[in-house]
Amino acid sequence: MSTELNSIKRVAMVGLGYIGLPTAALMASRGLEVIGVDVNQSTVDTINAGNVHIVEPDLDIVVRSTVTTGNLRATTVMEKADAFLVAVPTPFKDDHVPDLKYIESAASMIAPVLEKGNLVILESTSPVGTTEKLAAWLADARPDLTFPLQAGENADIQVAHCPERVLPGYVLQELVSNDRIIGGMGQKSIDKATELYKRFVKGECIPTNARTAEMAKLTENAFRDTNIAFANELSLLCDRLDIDVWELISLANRHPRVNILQPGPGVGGHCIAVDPWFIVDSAPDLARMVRTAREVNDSKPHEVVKAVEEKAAKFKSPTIACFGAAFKANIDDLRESPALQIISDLTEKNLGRILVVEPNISALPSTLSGEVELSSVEAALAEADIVVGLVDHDSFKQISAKQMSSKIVLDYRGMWR
Ligand code: SAJ
Repeated sequence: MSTELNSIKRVAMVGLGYIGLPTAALMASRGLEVIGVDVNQSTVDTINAGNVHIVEPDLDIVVRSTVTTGNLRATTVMEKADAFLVAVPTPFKDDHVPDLKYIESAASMIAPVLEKGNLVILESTSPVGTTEKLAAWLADARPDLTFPLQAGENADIQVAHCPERVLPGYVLQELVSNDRIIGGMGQKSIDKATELYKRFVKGECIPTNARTAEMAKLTENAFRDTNIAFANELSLLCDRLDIDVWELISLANRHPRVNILQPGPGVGGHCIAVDPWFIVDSAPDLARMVRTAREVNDSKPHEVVKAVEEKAAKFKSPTIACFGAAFKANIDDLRESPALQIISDLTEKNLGRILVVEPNISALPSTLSGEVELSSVEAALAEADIVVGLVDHDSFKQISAKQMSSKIVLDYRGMWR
């Protein structure tokens, strides 16, 4: 493999999930030779057949065309490359302690094939100091090569953190248009990483060091979490004070320097509900507001369940229709979904029959038990006594107030006002 700048031709993407696959496909569409590496054989087979295992607008088109041209190929076995990108999950363990095992295992896959001149980029959202840890794991496995911590600019291997910041549902668009933070362990890694991202990023590539890049990504998501927590707290206050929270926020947002986000049934996904805990873990004594925001947002699903229970108590055995199970609008992703948590809690309480309307899935997760069925909008509207709005999918917004006039409606997304 070549060691000079402007020399990245072959890229290995480790992790072919919601971020890794779109990024790999986009790089392949720009003429790079991309090897996608994933531990899941069925993911690899799906991609090599030109198909996708996740729902993301236009991703199927880009994957099919780049697999057809041969620029994108998936495998379970690591191969040599000029640059290695790591886009694996960074969940937390019990007590909200970050779990870096997937990054560690990516390091153990990459280390044996590393060659002088290679670049390793961590894209996964990570606690401060993780890029240095990744470099240290690689250095431990390859004492024959030098790394930035020991050799600085002259290291054989360059390491950087370039956090992904794309919004599910807009991934292909935002991968190109968003600015990209390039957090290098030294200037040479910044230059090499910038060279790579310039192949597909139209936004600005902004240089910084790896630790600042790690904290910047966590800060963005903690900022959003805190803002939503404020909106969620307002929604509880408004319930007690008999005020429409949606009207309140839209009025306050008329002020030129106020921009409050929307309340909901809780904050889900694997980013905003997770990343702020990495900040808390790094300095628990200082991160008081970040922790409180997490606690406020995590408590919201319980408030929803309590409210549904109160309404259900008015019936002998009500039919409760939950509109939405995904973690947010217009996606199929049920992971870390407050809506799903609410549905699960409701079924466990045996309040009555539960109907779930989720147009983006074809079967309910097997974790749900009890009297619960996947339903169409029409059937749910015909049969429900209580309607609970949990996700503001576009198709739900078309339902008119008239269609629900005979029902008790609890709308946690402000879509049927
Ligand atoms: N939510 C609200 N009210 C709002 C906005 C969102 O309750 O006003 C809820 C959503 O329903 C969902 C959760 O918050 O349950 C998170 O959704 P989201 O759209 O805020 O964010 P994610 O998790 O899909 O993506 C975020 C994005 N970060 C920011 O906007 C700062 C994205 O740019 C990141 O790349 C992504 O996290 C990530 O991977 O970290």
